[in-house]
Amino acid sequence: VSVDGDRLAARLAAIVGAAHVVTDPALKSLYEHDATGRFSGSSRLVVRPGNVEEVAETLAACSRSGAAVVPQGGHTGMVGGGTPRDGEVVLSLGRLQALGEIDRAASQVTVGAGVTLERLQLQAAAGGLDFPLDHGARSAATVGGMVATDAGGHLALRYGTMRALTAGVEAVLIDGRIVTRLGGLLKDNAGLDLPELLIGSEGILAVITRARLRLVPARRRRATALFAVADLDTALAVLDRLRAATPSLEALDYFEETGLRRVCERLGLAPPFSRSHPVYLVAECAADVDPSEQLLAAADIVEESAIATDAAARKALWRFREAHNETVRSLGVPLKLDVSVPVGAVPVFERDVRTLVEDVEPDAELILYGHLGDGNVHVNVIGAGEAADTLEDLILRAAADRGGSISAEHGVGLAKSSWLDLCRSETEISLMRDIKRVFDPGGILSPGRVLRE
Ligand code: 2HG
Ligand code: ZN
Repeated sequence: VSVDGDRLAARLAAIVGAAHVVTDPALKSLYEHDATGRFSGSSRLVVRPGNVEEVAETLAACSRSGAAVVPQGGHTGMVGGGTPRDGEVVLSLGRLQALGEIDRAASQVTVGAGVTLERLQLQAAAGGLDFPLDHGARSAATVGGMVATDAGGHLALRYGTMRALTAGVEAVLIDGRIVTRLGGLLKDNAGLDLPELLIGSEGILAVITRARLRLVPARRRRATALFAVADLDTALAVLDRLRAATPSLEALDYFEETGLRRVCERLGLAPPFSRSHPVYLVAECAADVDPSEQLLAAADIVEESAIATDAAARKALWRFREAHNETVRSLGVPLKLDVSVPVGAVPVFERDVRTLVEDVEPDAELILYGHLGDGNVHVNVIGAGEAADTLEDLILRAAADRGGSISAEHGVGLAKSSWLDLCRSETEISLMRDIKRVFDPGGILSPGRVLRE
C-alpha cells in the first residue's frame, strides 16, 4: 500500500502492517459515509489494528503527531459519531474479532469490539443462552460501537440498554495506556467505575477494544403479535394490558400507516391486514412455555391482530417494522431524529411533531416509528428541503419540552451536539468537558462529537 509520503501513515504501517493502513481514495471511501447518507468526510487514512497492543501504539502515534482520530465500528451509526470529518484518521476496530468462551458460572462472555451483534447472539445461543439486545442492524453493528453508544433496540423494555448488559470493558486511552476491567464481578464497588463512564461516551474519552457482556438463559418459546389499533392512546392501553398480563413481554414496537405503505411498496409485500389502520404494534413475549395466550390480553381493544410462534412467521411480522429504516433511506436523505419522551407522553409528542411539520413544510412526508414501550420515537421527515434545519430544532425542543431526551439510542455524535443543553444542565455539560480534558487533553479523539467545539 502506498503511504503517500505521509509520515504518520508510514509509522502506522510499521505498527499494524502496510496492508492495514488504507490511503487509496477508493478503498478509503468505504469508511467515509454513515448509514444515513447525511455525514461524510475525506479521511487522512484508515488504520485497522489487529489487537489491543496495536490499538495502543496507533493511538500513541496519532497523539504524538497531533492527528485527530475517530474510532469506527460497524458503520451503522446515524449521527456522524463514527464517520470521519475531513483530515481525520479513521481507527477501524473491525479486526478485533476475538470471541471468548462463555463463562457459565457468571453467565458472561468477553468479546472483541469488532464482533457483530449477530455473531454474539449466535455464540450465546450455542451455549443455551441469549444476549438480550437486538435491533435491525444486527448483521453489521459491532460490540465496540454498541457499548460506545449505549445502544438500545427493541428488547430494552425488558433487559435495558447496553449499559445494563455491560459488565466491564477494556479500552485504550489516547496516549496509548490500556485500561482493563473484564473480571465481570457483579459486586465491585471499589471507587469510581471508569468502565461505566465509557459506556455511552461515543468515542470521545477512549477507544473500547473488548467488552464483558451479560447473558440470560435462552427462553424456549417466543410469540410475536402484530396488532392494528385506532390510535396511540389505545396503543398505550395495549402496553398496559400486556404488562399486567405477562411478565414475559420483551418488546413493544410501533409504526404507522404511512410508514407501512412505504415499506410494502418498497419490499413488494402485501399489507398484513385487509384494511389499513392508523397505528400498528409489534409485541413479543418469550417464556419457557408458549406465551401466545398472554398476548391475547389486549384482544378486545385492538382492531385486528396476527400472532406467530415459529421463527419464519415471527420474522415476517417483524419485517414490517424493521424495514422502516432501509425504506426511509431508499427515499432520499431524511431528517432523522431519534428521541425519547416519557412513555405516557408519546401521543402528545407525536401530535406536536405533526403540527410542526404541517406548519413548517406541509409537503414533507412524516414517518414515525419506534420502541413505544421505551418512549423511543424515530422521527423521519422526507422531503423537508430547506426547512430541515428549522424542523430539526423545533422537534428536538418539543421532545425536551415534553420531558424527553434529544438522543434515545443513536447518540449525540456530530448531529446533535448543538442541542445537548436542551436535556443536560450547564453544570453537567461543564463536568463533561472537564472529564473530556482529563482523558484527552489534546482534544484529538472524536473532536466535535457530543460536545460542540
Ligand atoms: C430502528 O429502531 C433503528 O429501526 C433505526 O433504531 C431507526 O431508522 C431509524 O431512524
Ligand atoms: Zn431504534
